Amino acid sequence: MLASLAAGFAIALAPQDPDKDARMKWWREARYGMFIHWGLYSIPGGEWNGQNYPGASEWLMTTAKIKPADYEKLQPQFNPVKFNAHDWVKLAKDAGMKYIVITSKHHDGFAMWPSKEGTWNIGNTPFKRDVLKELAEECKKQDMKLCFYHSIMDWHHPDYLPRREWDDRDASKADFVKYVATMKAQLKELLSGEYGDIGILWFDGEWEGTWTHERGKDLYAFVRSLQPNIIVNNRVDKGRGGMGGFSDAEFAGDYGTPEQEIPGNGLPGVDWESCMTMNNSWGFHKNDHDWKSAQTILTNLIDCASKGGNYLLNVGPSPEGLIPQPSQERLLEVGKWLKANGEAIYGSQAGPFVKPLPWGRVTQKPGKLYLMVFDKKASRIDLPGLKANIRKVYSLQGTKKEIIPVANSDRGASLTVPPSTENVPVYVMEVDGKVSVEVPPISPDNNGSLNLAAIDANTTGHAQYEGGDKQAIGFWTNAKDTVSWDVSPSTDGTYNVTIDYACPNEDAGSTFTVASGEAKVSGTVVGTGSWSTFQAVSLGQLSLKGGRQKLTVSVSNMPHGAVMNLRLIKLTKKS
Ligand code: FHN
Repeated sequence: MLASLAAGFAIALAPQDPDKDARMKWWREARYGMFIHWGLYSIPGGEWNGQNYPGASEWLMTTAKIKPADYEKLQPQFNPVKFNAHDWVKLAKDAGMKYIVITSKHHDGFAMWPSKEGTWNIGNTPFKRDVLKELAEECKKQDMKLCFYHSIMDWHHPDYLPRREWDDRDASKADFVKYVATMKAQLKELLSGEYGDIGILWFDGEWEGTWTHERGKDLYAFVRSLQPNIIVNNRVDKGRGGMGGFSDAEFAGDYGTPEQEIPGNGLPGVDWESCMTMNNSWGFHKNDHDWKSAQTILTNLIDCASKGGNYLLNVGPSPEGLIPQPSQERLLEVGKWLKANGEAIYGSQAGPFVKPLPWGRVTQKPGKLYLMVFDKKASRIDLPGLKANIRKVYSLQGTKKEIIPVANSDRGASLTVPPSTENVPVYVMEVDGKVSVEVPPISPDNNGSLNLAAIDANTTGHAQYEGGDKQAIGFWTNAKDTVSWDVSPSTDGTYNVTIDYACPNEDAGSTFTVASGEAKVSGTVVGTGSWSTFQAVSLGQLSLKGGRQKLTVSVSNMPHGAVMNLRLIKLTKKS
């Protein structure tokens, strides 16, 4: 599903947008950016009237059902005296980030610059200063791209519709057309040069009924008319398709925006950026200390790059104007790795392996593959199905560029690597000419059985391989997603089919079919107790013809949030 969308997405924009490659060049090379959610919501920091509201603190006006008149009491409190644009931009630089996307206006409608449109803006606070201007000047000095996040949805503006149900203001005179005009006037303030060239207009809040495909196309054109080289994400229009973030071809927007997740498979030729929080809130949350580890951040960044995508990692500055210390520590640790190994990330393309590899990830540049090894204990690195004329392999880190022994065969390549003290060691494989990956179909084992393991599966949509304690296909949250294997039984035969899976009792009940052509067997997911409690269940018999074919697991009904975690399908030959 993603592959077809991806192709459509890339093809549809090409005819109307001949300059897209030039416009996107810096962004495709950047691979890593800083997201900043900062506004009045940093003052309450996820608490209201003494109650804690976990999750996204920037949503407090909604989660705590705060009337605009009460929320407005935050404006005279906003005085982030410790804000220092130089420090923020330097942190992004030291983190190895190449662009900053900061909230010019979030859903609360509060403008983080002294807008001429009304008084609901930073100019009318004790702080008064134009933080976007100060950041723009610092970004120019430090060679950092400045980008703006701008919410279409606006819970404060009297002309925005729909109103929140607890908003008791008279809506009879609300005029959405006037709201759009105000939004455009504010965007014109941001894009008319006073803040310099803006790298990305990162729209959001496009999901409510008043925002339409027509308005999205119009807004995309409007923004591009003000700064023709600007990049606009796909949330300007109506095509995001939920958190998965990818649009069908006819929707406006230059790239897909998966949120809090990374696509399961590589998407060569598709522009996308996965945005994530570092804890569980985009805005500053005084009670959320659930920080992702630096290792998780690093492997997420590498995973995105290996699939041809960018990683936009969020910080939520405090009401004093400081980026939380735990965020800074993690950013700097990943920055150290990038300082030594950034060659494998910046300017790289999706690696040739569409499916994730158990030991790590691969990016590529012309003539080079970069093998990034997550498992420091790994002594052997297998590259199944790799077809390449390998010149040599050496370690990227350290000065000695240690040569690594490599075995190359028609089934792929294998490296023997030394134990590494480095965090995520990187090996460079220099190659001549074309590189491709042709993973052979799964053939019967010595007993004539076919073992279809999750790591060898092809998935569509969000379904993807999960390592760790699962070693299974997980994130199977869409009934349209399928899991399949390329198999090649040598002769016709009948098999006993068993499936090894896990599923919590409360999520059980999905029905599915395992099929190859007309041959099929079906099953119903019975609870096993948890997402990591696996059990093998018989599905009955399947008769297959000999020869290469695709065996697919498809879902006929998914009554709850996910299908199952699928670890193995075993076809034991009967006759
Ligand atoms: O509702 C917003 C949320 O507050 C945050 O800004 C994220 C960042 O991508 N976007 C929306 C949720 O998809």
